[in-house]
Amino acid sequence: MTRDLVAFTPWPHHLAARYRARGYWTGRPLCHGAEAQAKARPDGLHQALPEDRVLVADLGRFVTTAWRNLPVLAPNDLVFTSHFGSIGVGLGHAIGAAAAAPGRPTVMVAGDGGFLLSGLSELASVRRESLPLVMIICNDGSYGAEHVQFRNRGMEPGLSMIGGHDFAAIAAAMGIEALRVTDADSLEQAAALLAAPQGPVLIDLCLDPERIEM
Ligand SMILES: Cc1ncc(C[n+]2csc(CCOP(=O)(O)OP(=O)(O)O)c2C)c(N)n1
Ligand SMILES: [Mg+2]
Repeated sequence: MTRDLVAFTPWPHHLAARYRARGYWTGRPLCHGAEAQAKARPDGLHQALPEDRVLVADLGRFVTTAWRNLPVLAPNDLVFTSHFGSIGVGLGHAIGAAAAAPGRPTVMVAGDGGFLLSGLSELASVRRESLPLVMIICNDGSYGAEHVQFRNRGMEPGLSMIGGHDFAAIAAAMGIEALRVTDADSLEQAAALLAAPQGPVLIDLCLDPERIEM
């Protein structure tokens, strides 16, 4: 009973207002690699996304950057998917979150590895249900969490490379609005797309695996 009360106590909205007024964003870009590679506006995707979003992140090297730089205003608006440490479950969780919060966008961030593992197969459900979902794929062509382990030991990271897949083309072929971000111009286009999404949107954020800070 007590646990239920705690779980459902509404988040005090005056706190959210205070954080917003203070400028709760850390000032960093979503992915440092994007900034380096695309010379992107550092506040690009964060500012473009509605602030009353729900955030769902898969797991990988990208994840701390996503958590730090795509803040939410209430604890329940952050969906944690990594209880068992498995990559690949992000989009499944995001579909549930989007169905549970239909009035506002759910933002799902995944790496290319996790998305290849099981996210791709979930795209059909996203399309079928026309969910208000923004899917951001941090596409560094590698299992980045392993890539960095090789690099840290002075080893060749080839085993961690999984190929550069064009997730925007795949999503578009399935009827989902999608954009591939490779430079500052396409990042601007993505920001414009996110300002007024008509149904689900996928952003394929192309990153250099050698230039990602954690
Ligand atoms: C099912 C499963 N397989 C493997 C791992 C080990 N693992 C943790 S992070 C990671 C890399 C994920 O790559 P990606 O989704 O591309 O994200 P990145 O690290 O490149 O940002 C791997 C393989 C895991 N946690 N769960
Ligand atoms: Mg990756």
